[in-house]
Amino acid sequence: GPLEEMSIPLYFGWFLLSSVQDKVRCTSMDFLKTLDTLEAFKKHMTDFTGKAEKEVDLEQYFQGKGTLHCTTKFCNYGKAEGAKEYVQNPAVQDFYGSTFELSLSALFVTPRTVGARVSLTEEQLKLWPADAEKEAESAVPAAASLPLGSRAHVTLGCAEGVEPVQTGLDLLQILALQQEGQQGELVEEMELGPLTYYGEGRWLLSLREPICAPACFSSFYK
Ligand code: ACK
Repeated sequence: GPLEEMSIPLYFGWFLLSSVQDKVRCTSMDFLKTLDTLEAFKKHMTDFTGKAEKEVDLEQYFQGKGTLHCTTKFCNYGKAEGAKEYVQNPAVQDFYGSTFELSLSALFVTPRTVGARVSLTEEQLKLWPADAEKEAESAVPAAASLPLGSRAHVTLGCAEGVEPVQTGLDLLQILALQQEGQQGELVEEMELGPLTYYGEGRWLLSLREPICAPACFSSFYK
């Protein structure tokens, strides 16, 4: 009945503790600031602006989307497919309220979103829905053939009019290109690691030292 549906949250996920949220936001802002100044980025600026000659301020271009988290399951209060099954997963019940250490292994930017890739451990994958990647198939056809957990990310910002669900799709698209054997164009070694361009405004900074982010497994209701 409706009451049962009310108790299922909008989504489950790992919520970054506030100290590390600040650190991740700063790292992301610094990255955007630096990317904006690179000649290689300016060369591909039309990916973002649509027209030549126009400058883009990446720090203004993206808007933050509230508390930093890594979604495990979007439940939509029970209306999303597999939501009820997810809630009943013993791992979800056992780990609810526990703190984990997420590994943020890369930052990526597209004309739509900016995010951090999360590399999940075996234990963390117990909280990952088996069909999370497959569900993205209509947007990213190769998604279903990517390893479990490929979609795991933290949304750091979205362009105007873009919904945060896009961040995971943008990540899957980059990983699908890699899987197809597209190595991208290594643009330069930045302080944080190598920066690669995958065309169509897609940039990936692999972090030489992943950011360790303590995060609480919990849920969000609006
Ligand atoms: O940035 P995110 O991972 O993308 O966190 C938000 C969160 O749920 C609340 O909106 C994510 N989200 C929204 N719709 C979906 C969906 N259909 N599948 C997976 N994640 C979703 C969004």
